[in-house]
Amino acid sequence: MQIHHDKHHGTYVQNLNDALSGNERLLNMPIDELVKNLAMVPEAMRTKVRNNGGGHANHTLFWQLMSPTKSEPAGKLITAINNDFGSLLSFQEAFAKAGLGRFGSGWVWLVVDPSTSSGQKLTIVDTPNQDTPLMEHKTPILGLDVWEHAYYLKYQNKRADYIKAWWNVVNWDEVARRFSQAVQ
Ligand code: MN3
Repeated sequence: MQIHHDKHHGTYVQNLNDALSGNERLLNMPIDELVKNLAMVPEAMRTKVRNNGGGHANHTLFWQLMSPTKSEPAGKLITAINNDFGSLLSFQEAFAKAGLGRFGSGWVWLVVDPSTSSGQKLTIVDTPNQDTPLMEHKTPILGLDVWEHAYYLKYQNKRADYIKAWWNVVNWDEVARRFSQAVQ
């Protein structure tokens, strides 16, 4: 995780700053706003901003979603998970399946999808590369990096073991906080 944070995430930040160099307006945008508004980015640098800006946004969220303190989903969040997936276990199985099914590099997410009838439904989506659900105007409240760089040092090719172990460090209080914010 330390290498992942310092080297991989650090490189996305460096590359994003390089890409936006001289463009004060884009440099000053909050990262989530930048990736939601890629159409504003000049075409010549858009792919670089998409990849590295997405990398920065995704990892910034990822670190906040983990904690050494064990927690459980509670309150309105667990009610929503039970309503939308049947149970916590069913949700975790579907999330792991999406994470295993993501071919190559990418992420798996729990999102609040405003396009659903209630505007608050929880769904699981996966994205390629460093794309984020924010680009589709969905709000990620939980996300797991399934790039090989995220797990290869400890789990080698065993992505399923990495996903299973990751549940032990999910910071459910932070997920609940993000859920409340997304549905208010
Ligand atoms: Mn990563």
